[in-house]
Amino acid sequence: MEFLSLKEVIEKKPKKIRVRGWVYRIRKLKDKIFIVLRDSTEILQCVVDKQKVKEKFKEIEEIGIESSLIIEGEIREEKRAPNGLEIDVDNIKIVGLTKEFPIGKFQSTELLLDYRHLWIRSRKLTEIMKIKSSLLKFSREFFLEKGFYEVTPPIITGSSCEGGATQFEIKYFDEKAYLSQSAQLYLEALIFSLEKVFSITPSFRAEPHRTSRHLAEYWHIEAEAAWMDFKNLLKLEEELISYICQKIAENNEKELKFIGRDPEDLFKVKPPFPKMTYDEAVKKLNKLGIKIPWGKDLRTLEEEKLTKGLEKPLIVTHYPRDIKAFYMKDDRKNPKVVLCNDMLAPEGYGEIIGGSERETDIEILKEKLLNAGENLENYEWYLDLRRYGNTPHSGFGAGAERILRWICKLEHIRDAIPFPRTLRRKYP
Ligand code: NSS
Repeated sequence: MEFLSLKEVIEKKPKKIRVRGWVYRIRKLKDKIFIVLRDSTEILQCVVDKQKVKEKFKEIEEIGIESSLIIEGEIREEKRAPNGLEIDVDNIKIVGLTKEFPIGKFQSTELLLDYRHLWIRSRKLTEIMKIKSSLLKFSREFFLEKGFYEVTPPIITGSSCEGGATQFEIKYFDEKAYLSQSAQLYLEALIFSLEKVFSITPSFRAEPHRTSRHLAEYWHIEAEAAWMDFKNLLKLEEELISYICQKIAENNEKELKFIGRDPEDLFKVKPPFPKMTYDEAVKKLNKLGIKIPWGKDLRTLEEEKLTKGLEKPLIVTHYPRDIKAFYMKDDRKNPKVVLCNDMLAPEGYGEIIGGSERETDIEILKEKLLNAGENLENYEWYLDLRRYGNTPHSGFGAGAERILRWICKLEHIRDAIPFPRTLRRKYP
């Protein structure tokens, strides 16, 4: 007999079935054992009757949660069981016996992180990872449908995109090198042939913060396009986030409901998103009683105030040039600010996208790099992009785990990635 997934069993309800999976819950009575079996698709209750399995019953009594099993039996309607069906077990094969699973019902966060390799089997994390799989799939789909090429930039690099302070240094043969913070500079090089490119890669940040929104390693969805101006950049960002939300609401209803997120809220995330300049944000904050001097970057607290009660992300534009990266284009109408934006998720989930039109003036680029203490030699290749066929262009980067954290309303970003790398943790 062929193996069916538990979902197929529920949908097709064949009389005789053969399934495999892991013990999710187990309840042992004198002459009956109730096993809730799980596989990647569903859960189903199975009943083992002592009279039916006879001397094997003793062996089955040894089973603990997370044992892996093959079960053959018959399907029957049972209102009290999860999913309204129950399997009467004819035959059971214990594939991998677990007597006692190291994770019990009430455990500390630290223990769950030590046992992350086992804890990722939990239903909540499983549902989140299914939504993440959709997030990556629909991001790709979005760009490919718009005619972008997916490219594969390097992870090992000699130049810094987001400032030296947060780079992970590695030994590269006899030299120093760094783990990539962003593919951006390489995507910029690729627009001169492919025009519209995107990549989905790990990015690394040695940020010494213990916050609920920083990972040392995260997945970066980045796009860059020739001829795209600032206005069209913002449009592309809105469209991407909206596309992801609509598609996940449509395709992951079950998972969203399990983790307590109403898909209807995601359907509402449609362009246009609210927008304000940094100037306006500072004025608004000061009105709300949060004193922030012009020129200071917005912190978590300020972002929370600005996005409170919003249904859609907020786009803040035109930040002061002095607090932003060297590659952002000076606003020719007001050189104190740059043509950049942060997209802030509602309700204080924080920045999910950073983007900008790119500076095309080689002299301004050199000045900013020198001011940032960079060695121009490391950027000669990048400056060449301005020397040969210089073209206006824009791009952005979105943190997959930041978006997922907001979509799933997770307290901490670490649950948006199976094996989080944070300030104090690289195990397991
Ligand atoms: O630093 S960013 O704001 N911008 C860049 O890296 C650009 N070079 C991207 C580009 O234009 N191609 O990071 C972009 C996004 C940011 O909005 C967050 O969503 C995410 O990357 N991000 C992070 N996610 C998780 N953990 C950390 N530490 C982190 N840092 C940034």
